[in-house]
Amino acid sequence: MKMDIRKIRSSVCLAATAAAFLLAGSLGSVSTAQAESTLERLQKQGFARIAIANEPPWTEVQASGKVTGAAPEIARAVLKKLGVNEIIASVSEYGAMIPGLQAGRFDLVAAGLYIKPKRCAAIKFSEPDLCDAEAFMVKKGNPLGLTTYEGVAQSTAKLGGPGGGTELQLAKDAGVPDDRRITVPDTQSGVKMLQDGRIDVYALPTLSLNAALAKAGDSNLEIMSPVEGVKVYCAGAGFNKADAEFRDAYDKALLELKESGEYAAILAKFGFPATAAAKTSRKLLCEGDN
Ligand code: 6CS
Repeated sequence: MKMDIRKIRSSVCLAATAAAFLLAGSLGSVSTAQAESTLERLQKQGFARIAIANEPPWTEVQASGKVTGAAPEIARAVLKKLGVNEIIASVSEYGAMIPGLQAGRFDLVAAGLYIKPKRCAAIKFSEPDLCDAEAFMVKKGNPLGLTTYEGVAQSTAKLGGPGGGTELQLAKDAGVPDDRRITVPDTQSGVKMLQDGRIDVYALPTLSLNAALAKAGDSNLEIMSPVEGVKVYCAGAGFNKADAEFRDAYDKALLELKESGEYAAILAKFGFPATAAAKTSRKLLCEGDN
């Protein structure tokens, strides 16, 4: 049977077009069926699972079980604007927060996780919300004269800090050997370890150490702040890499919170400087030097 070549071409074309339509149609229905975004899921279920530390005034689980602190309170207010009314918090070590996000155990981190280039490569951050200078808690009179991480490296001092946190990393970078970098599980333990001489310096953000010292009420301890040569760090909420859309919606609502004055009121309640985060941006912090 002889067929006009133009007819063959056009029927091949038609078949290809029909197949393309069918494929697009089926993909379309698959993608609409699977298209529930993280934010839609949270809105539907009415809560978000957040990772926090227990490091007042950044994050705190009170004796009653109430979750508070500047970072979860900001997240709570932002999520409310997005139609997610509850947060369910899990206390986590800083070093476990990013793996937890990646494994889908948390929907976001609201723990004062500092925005740093290596972390930016692993997760998405909101724009910065909370900033603080780093500090050392030491025995009264700072007997070892510790004012820098390099000074800690050159001394015989043992330095305590939270697992996976910035302080132990700064100590490592400054050359403090493994056996003098001690992981501290929480602020109460850190103070106790310092009181008992198991560590010589407890490193954390200034506001965290101020709160820990106020709680301990121990006049034999003091705080050295800021640690010389260490920049002021700023934190943001952390998101799974796949949640760009959720992060963008969060940023938009965070901006509204900043503009309405609600953000400043939260910061004031927990003693954070009101304007520090406005002086920087996620972009600058993610492209920074550490
Ligand atoms: O993001 C961090 O690494 C640090 N953030 C806070 C609020 N406290 C200690 C921790 O090392």
